[in-house]
Amino acid sequence: MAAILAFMLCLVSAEDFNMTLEPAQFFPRHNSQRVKIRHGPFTVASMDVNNGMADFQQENVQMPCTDCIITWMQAGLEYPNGTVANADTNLWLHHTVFWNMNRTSAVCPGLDNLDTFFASGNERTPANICANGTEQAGYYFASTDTLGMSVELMNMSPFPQSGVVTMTYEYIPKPPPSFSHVKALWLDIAGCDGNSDQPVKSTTQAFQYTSPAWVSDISGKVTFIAGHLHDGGTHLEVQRNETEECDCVATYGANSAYLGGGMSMSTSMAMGASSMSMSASMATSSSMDMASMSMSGMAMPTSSASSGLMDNVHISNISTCPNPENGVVSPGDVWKSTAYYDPSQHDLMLDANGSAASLMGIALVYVAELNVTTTSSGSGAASTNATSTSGAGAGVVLEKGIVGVMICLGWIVAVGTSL
Ligand SMILES: [Cu+2]
Repeated sequence: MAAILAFMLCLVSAEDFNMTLEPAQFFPRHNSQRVKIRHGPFTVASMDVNNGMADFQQENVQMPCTDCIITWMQAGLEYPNGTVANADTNLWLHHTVFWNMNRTSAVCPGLDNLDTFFASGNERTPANICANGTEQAGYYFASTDTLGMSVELMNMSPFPQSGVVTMTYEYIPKPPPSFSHVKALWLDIAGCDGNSDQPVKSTTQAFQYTSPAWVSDISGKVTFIAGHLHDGGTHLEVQRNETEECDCVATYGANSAYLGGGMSMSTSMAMGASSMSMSASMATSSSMDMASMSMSGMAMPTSSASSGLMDNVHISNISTCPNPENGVVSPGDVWKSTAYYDPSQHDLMLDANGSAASLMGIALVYVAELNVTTTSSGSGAASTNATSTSGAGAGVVLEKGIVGVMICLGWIVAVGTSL
C-alpha cells in the first residue's frame, strides 16, 4: 500500500516544473495547445545596486513546440513560488525580448540582427497574432530553430529578490497549409543600433521620438500591432505611408498591481537609513545618492512630488490593434512609429539617484506573408503527434519525467524494503 502511494506521489512530482498546460482559446478544430513555460529564477540585488536593475541573457531557451505555429503569446513575472511579481511587490518585468537564432530581422537585416519576434514590458501585452482567432496566422517554429532571450528585471526593494519569467504560448502543432507564417516588424525609435534605450528629452514638457522609416520589401496582411512605452508615455502611433495604422494608448494604474513600487520619500529615506545603519564606514556613494534623491524628491516639479511620491502609478495596459483596418503591407510602403511622452501628465521612471531613467518606444507589427503557408518541416521533425507532448519543450518534459520516475522507483524500493 505504501509503495502504491509513493508511486502516485512520484507521478505527480515527475511532472515538469518548467511547463504547465493551460486551456487553449483559439482554433480548437486544429488541436490548439496552450502552455506556460518558466524561465529562471533570476536574482536581482537590492535597489541601491545599479538602480535595482539586472540583465540576464540565455540561449537555447526552452521552446513550447517545433513544427508548430504560435498564434498567441504573453510574458509574465512570478516569484519562484508561483505568485505574481509586479510593481506592488517591488519587482518589475522591466522588459523581456525573445529572438529566433535561426532567422534575421525583417526591419534590420544583417547577420548580427536576429529576428526579435516578441518583446514585453511590465504591462505584459499579449502578442495576439491570430487576432482572437480571426486570422489563421502565427509565428512558425521550425524544428531547426533555437531561441534566445534577454530579460531586465527591476527590484525596488532594499532586499534582493528572485523572479521567474513566464512565457505562455498558444500554438497549432503541425499546422495545416491554411495557416500563414507571420513576420515580426520591430519599429524602434532607436532604429537598428540594438539598444532601444533613449535619453529623456524633458522632465517637464511633452516630447516625442520617431523611429527611422522602414521601406517594406514584403507583401502581406497585418494581423496584429502592439506597442511598448515606459512610464511617462501617453501613446505610440504606427504609421504606414503617413497614415495612422494603429494608435497604442497607455492606461495607468488600472489595477492595484501597478500601484506603488516607484521611488518615494519613504523608500529613499528607508534605503538611506538602512545603509547608514549597516555601518557608518560603509556609507557608500549609493547611500549618499539615496539621501540626495530624497532631497531631489522634495524639489521635483512633478504632479505627485508634493505628496512625496514619484512614479507610483504605472502603465498597466497599452491598447493594441488586432486585425487593423486597411492592414496591408506592400513593397515600397514606408512604415514608422512615433512615441509620445508627457511628464506633466504621468511621472517618468526614476533612477536611484533621482534622475529620469531612459525611455523606449517600440512597435511590433505582425504581418502574415502572402503566398507563404506552413509546411511540415520534414520527416525528421521532432513532433510526431498532435498533443501537448510534441516538440522540443516536451522532450524536456519527457526527460525530466523519466528521471523523476527513475528516482521515484528507487525511492519506492527504499520505502518498500524499509517497511
Ligand atoms: Cu522598455
